[in-house]
Amino acid sequence: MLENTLVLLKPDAVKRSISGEIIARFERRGLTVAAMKLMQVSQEQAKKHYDEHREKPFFGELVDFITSSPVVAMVIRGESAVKMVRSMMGATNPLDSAPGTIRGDYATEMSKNVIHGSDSPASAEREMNIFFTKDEIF
Ligand code: YYY
Ligand code: MG
Repeated sequence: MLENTLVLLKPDAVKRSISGEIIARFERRGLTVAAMKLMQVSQEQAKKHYDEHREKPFFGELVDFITSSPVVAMVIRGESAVKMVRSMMGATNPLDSAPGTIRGDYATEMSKNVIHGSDSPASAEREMNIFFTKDEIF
C-alpha cells in the first residue's frame, strides 16, 4: 500500500552535514520525497510532536534538542513507507541499531540519534499535519 511518512533529520544530522547522504538512502531504496524543508521547530510543534512522551523523564530534553537548531522535515512516500523508513532507521538506541541502518551507521547516543520516522500510518498523518500544510505535500 502506498503510504506517506513524516521524517525529521534532527539537529545533529543537519549540523554534521549528513542530510544529503540520508536522503540519498531513501531515494536509492525507491522511496520518493513528497515534501521537504529546512525549518526551525517551535516549542509548540515539538510538544505536539512528542505528545506521547509528555510524562517521560526525557521529555524536556527531547523538546530542547529538537528545537535547538534547524531540522530537515520531509514527507517520504512509497510502498509501506512507514515500515520501510522505520527499518532503514534502525533501533531507537544506537547501541542496538544494526550496522547498515541509518542510526547504526551514524549515531552513538540515544539523545542524538539523527532521525525521526513515524511509527504507524496514524502517527504519520498526525505528524505530517504538525510540520506541513496540505499544499506543501506534492
Ligand atoms: O520512535 P523512536 O525515535 O525510535 O523512539 P521513541 O520511543 O518514540 O522516542 C523518541 C525519542 O526520544 C528517541 O528517538 C530518543 C529519545 N529517547 C530518549 O532520549 N530516552 C529514552 N529512554 C527513549 C527515547
Ligand atoms: Mg517514536
